[in-house]
Amino acid sequence: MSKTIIISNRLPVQLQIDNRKITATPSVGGLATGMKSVHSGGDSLWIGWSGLTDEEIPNGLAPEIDKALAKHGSSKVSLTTAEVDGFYYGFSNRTIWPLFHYFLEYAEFELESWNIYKAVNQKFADAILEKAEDDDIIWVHDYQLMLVPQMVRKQRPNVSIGFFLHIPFPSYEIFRTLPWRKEVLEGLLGADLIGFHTYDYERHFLSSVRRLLRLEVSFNDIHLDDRVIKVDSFPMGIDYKKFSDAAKKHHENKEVDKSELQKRLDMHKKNQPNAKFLLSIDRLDYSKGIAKRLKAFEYFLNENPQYKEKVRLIILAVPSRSNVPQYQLLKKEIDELVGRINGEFSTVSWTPIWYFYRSMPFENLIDLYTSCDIAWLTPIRDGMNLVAKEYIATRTDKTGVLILSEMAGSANEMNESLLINPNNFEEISEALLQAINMPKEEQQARNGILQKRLERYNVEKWANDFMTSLLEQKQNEKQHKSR
Ligand code: ADQ
Repeated sequence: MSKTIIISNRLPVQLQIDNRKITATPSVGGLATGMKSVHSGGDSLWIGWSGLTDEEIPNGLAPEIDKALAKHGSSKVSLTTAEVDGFYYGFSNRTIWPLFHYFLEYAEFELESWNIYKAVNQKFADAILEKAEDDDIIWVHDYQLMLVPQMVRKQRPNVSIGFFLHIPFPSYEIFRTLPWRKEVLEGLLGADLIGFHTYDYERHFLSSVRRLLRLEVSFNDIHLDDRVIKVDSFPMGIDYKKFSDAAKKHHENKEVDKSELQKRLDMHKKNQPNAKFLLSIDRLDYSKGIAKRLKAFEYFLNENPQYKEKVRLIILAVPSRSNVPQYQLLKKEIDELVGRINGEFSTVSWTPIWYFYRSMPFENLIDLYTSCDIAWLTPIRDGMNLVAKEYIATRTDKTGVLILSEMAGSANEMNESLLINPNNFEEISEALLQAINMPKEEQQARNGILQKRLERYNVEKWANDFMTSLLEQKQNEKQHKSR
């Protein structure tokens, strides 16, 4: 019987080692949840890095870790600290991430980290090859593993391979600056199906394939020797039910069951019933436009002084990649901006920005989503942006306004939100005014449409559509070869 093998940089399991006792708990992230329908039962395996480098694993404990992971259908790729530095913090996050998000000035082109990226991709491919049979289905995820499809294809020509990119694929003019551009494209073309969040990313990819590899592309099929590779878009959804159910439960909570955060939010709402809460949630990443958003908020307060004491911005920034210098600089910039704006505008009874630099438990995320009148998400570039979708899913009475950057992949499916250009402060300021003053009926009309769409195209549908398309592609290819 064929099995499904999923490969991503990180495994969907959190490991904890306490006094040589190992606990493995499933992660709750979007990808892990989304893949539930694919990664269940005994016929699937997830391969990835455990999050602990070889040096961090206590002596003699590796076999125990393997056993704990196996219980979750997972198998680890072992990486040394030097490999994680070169592959993850290096090539993945100092070259590909900035380049693919159009931050060309941040992209470093270091031969050494490229070589480590290649070697680590080979390690992942070897881990797959060790487990894969010819009729297995392999689904490779994201920008850290773009060479894996071809590495596997070389050894197993008949296996089915799908690849999904979670970040944008940039335009040809950006992509062509990468010294190893052809190798990256060739690596991806080892797959039978290559998926992106949006049609634009798909088009950019096809254009690079045409111009750099001079391959024949008909519609969204790429012809390579006797193979046909399909390229398509699959906009990732969320676990809609999980978020809307959590919000319903949240509203039923008795006073004693409320979190401290919720109690504080309620207290402020009671004291200032006409004040609006604006919410901004992201990983602390330059692509998310947090610093620009803060400057836009300062602009808004200066241009609209009548809203002082009437709006409050909650910024939740999740620590991320703090080993990379750009992220450290950004953290400093945000700290300073928050300090400056609060220093400039605060009054005895009002602090314009509440700033949290941490990850929050799911319940607190729901507190914020359900309590904030406006979600304000303005990435400079974002593959999709699931936070926008999560906010809408939690609005059980359909009130609330989403202000969303048109540079986020999710903007394509969320036309009923207020779409803005994150670089245009005047436009943002107008959107804030519109959001603050939007009649309840209009909010409900917009969100009603959005909710229906998000409920229908949820994350399970996304995963199933990708798998169905991959199986179809394999069938088509077989027919093509037998002609
Ligand atoms: P990310 O860049 O991480 O993902 P996003 O899609 O917004 O961005 O997902 C973030 C997730 O983290 C959300 O599910 C959110 O609930 C959670 N989260 C955010 N803040 C949190 C906090 N403080 N505490 C706990 N959890 C928090 C990458 C790409 C995106 C793409 C996704 C999926 O960069 O563009 O949408 O993958 O493909």
